[in-house]
Amino acid sequence: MKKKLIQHTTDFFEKSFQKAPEHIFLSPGRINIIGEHVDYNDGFVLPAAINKYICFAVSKNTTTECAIIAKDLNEVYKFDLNDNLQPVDKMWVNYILGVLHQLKNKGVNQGINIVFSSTIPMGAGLSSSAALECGIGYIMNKLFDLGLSKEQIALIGQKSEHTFVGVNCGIMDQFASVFGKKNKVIKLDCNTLDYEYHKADFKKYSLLLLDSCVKHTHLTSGYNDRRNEVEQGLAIIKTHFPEVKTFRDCTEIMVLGLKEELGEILYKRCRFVVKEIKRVQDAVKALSNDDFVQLGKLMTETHHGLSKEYEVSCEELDFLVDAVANETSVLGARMMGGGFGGCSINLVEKGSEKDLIEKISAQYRSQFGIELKAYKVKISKGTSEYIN
Ligand code: GAF
Repeated sequence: MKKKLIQHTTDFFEKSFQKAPEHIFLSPGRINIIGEHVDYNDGFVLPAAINKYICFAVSKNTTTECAIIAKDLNEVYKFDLNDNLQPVDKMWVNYILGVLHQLKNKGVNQGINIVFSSTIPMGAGLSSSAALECGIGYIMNKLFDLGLSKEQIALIGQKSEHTFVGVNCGIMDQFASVFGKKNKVIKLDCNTLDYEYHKADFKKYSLLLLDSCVKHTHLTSGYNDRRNEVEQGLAIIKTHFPEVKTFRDCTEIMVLGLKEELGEILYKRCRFVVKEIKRVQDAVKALSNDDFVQLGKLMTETHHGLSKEYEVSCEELDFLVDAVANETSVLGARMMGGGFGGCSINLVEKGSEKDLIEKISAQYRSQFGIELKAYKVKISKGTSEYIN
């Protein structure tokens, strides 16, 4: 799959620019075991990069013009580095321009030709956008010797999303894409950006993604609304508890005590955040102790919180999680990523995947008339140059 992706991206570059590309880069999508909607709340998250990538075939050219070809969309975008780079009405272009806007005065002074193609399904909650932003940041760093650290590349990607796309995302997706390591999950402290790798060895179990095929876009969904709500909630909590700096310093009891003042919505949102931050810490312990039953239980609890308290799930995702609840081969399941569509992540007994997919697909088809997609993913390394 990876080889094929590299081959067809390279071939397309040659066909488009009549020359072989000088470099090939791969930038991965990500999963998240647990810790949802807490990255922008100073919590902990537990993501990992996966073996689904955007492949970039790249060469510098001798002008200041850049030609970017999105092979899968059959679209080309050209611009000059001397242009005043502003958001345009093509979303995929904005992820790229947002990064270049930050880098063009830092040493990116020569045009580039790029063809990119992807095996990360778009809008499935696997962070194809972060893979694109981080891929471009990584490429520029390499080609123009900008001296950026991995952390800076991730932050540049995040800023691009804030300023050129309009989604006030946290740092999890970009961090996972850049810092991914084979067979490791990353425990990231989103407050300090300290991180540690944990062995992603699920023994008898594997991670299975079920794609609801309901497409989300965080812009039109309530992503930014959720951010505003929790900010308001935290401001109220802080007026009563001056020692609270972030959600990490809050307890459920504190939030409960302010239920009336917070009102129903803010109360639910804040309660979810406080509980989810704790759940990630419990999940890391469970993972370290090979206690997969506990890990699965925590994942399912997260789903119910995301669905009922944070309200970022949807009918289809709730259905997928409920459908596996009584399967003995499934230890836990939850929606993953920003929500409002995309994938559920399931911790399932190895060997049971095929039967499970068949069974759930039939139920899903009969309920929604939608063909379910399923992905068995491997945990892989982060954004890097591919050297043959
Ligand atoms: C999206 C965002 F981009 C992340 O920063 C994170 O908030 C996630 O939703 C929810 O955990 O993927």
